[in-house]
Amino acid sequence: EFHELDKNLYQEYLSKFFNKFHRHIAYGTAGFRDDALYLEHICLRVGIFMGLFAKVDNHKILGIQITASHNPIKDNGIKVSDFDGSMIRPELEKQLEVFVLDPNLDNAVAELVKILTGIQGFDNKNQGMVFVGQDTRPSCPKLVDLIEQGLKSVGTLVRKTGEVTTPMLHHNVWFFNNFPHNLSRSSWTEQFTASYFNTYWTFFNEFMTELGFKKKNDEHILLDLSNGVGGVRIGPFKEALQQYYNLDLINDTEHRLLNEQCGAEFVHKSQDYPVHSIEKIKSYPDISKVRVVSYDGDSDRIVYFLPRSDFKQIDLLDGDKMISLFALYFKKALEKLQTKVEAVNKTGLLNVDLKPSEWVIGMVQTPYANGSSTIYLRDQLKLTTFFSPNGVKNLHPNAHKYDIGIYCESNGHGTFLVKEKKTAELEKFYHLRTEDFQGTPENLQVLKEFLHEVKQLYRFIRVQNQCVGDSITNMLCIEASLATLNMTGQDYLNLYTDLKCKNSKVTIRDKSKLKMSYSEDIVQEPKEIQDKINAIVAKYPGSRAFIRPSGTEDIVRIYAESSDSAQVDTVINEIKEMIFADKTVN
Ligand code: G16
Repeated sequence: EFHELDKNLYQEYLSKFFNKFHRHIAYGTAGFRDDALYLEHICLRVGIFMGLFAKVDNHKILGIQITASHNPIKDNGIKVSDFDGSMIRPELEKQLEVFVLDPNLDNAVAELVKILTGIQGFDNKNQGMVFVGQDTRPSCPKLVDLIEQGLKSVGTLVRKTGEVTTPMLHHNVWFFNNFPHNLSRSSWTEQFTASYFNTYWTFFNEFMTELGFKKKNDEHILLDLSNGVGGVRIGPFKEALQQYYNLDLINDTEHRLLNEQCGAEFVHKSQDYPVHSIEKIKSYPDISKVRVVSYDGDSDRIVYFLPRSDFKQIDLLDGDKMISLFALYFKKALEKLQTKVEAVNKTGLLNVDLKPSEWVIGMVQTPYANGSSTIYLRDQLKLTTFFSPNGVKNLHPNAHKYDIGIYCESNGHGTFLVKEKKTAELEKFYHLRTEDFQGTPENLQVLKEFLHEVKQLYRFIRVQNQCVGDSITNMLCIEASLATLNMTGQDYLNLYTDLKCKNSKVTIRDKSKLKMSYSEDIVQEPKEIQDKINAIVAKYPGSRAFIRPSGTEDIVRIYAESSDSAQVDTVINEIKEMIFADKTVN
């Protein structure tokens, strides 16, 4: 029984999807994504699916975000959040695709219910609840309505949150389900937006105050919001950040120009200035004191760049640089904390059983990671590095394996995860104050220094949104790291020197013909393609290149890197020509 489901409308979308527009729509790198015209049926089905899944828990919530992130404005997409605020668990991801593609709804529901029955708590009589957010695309309201219809048709409650960034949606699911509070699902309204700001800003503000950080009048941060939903939500952060930085916004309100020659994807792929903002960038008196920060359309990705004085090129600080900075921050913080633990234990004022030197920091990267970053992390910082297939959904679980797992794609999508047990070990000291102890001035000083280190590390961890990559919290963590390590933008750039690299793309007849290895950088079928790529790369010693079908766009990506930029172009062009000419894929 599907209550409130407009049967006529449902039939209309169903036949449109399976006849006129039918093509293989898959749950890709970040959920379903396509031209918004093809998503009506999918939204109804995702609503029904999530409405049934929500019946696993009568008190918790799930989340759905309507966004196509970095894609052009005509596209849209669906990202779904599990009860813990991260992307939906892998076993249900496959099921969601099967569910959407089954022409017979009753059949699809029967199969799904069988699977859900195996999940503890599931009861068809439960009433689930799902938060539905959206970005600024014109196609969003209609798609949100269809999701809502799907959810309600199986008796699940819906709360539409309006325009929110994707990480805000995930945050709210995580916060509501995992934090002690006495609010009911239906009274969770005002708290929705306030909780996001309060959670992260409180810890950042404490961190910077404790550091004694003072605003530098000649320094400027220019924030490029890709004309996306970040512009709608940045307000409270912009206002609050002014006490520490001169912060200006660009590409924050022209939503019809979403992702058009601006934002993280554009800057990362073109390695160029956001086109319409160049005059604004040039207007600063001392360009060497300016750093530009670019978010993507739904504010889950971030890259920084430093303008050059000739304004011809930029110095990009991508996702690899960001996690290298976090790795350096954590490594130094743990080392320092270890010495403070040893010192405080000698005072007899406290008996601290923390062993920060034993915490394992693991770095998770993809084949798109610049080779120099991996050398820096592995050989210089001596950290464990692990390679995972592209897509945050793949990196995230791998990062969970370490005490501190730090992951990011070069395009700026990532975060760090700290084991809850470790965070709790630090939290024990968070409310202690030196004033409440008695001892010699020397011992009290040692205690004070220990408490400073342990609390700062705890605060830093709490500044980060650990559900998914988040432009806002990553920006706060980058700034907190730079401030602690006393680094300028130039120092950040100089952590290591990037190999020259390029991301290009090519369209082929059917990208699903390419079968890839686990890490997605080797073509297993058709094998001749990989042989030809190997032959091209072998001609240019020191270069590396691979191709990979995109999971968000109808294209094949080509990546190449080398110490020589002309060589990068040659390798990319030769691979492109080879693909055009290849009869197996074209
Ligand atoms: C999404 C994913 C990212 C991925 C990107 C491009 O980002 O969340 O993990 O790197 O797509 O993926 P692909 O190379 O498969 O096209 P976003 O920001 O668009 O959601």
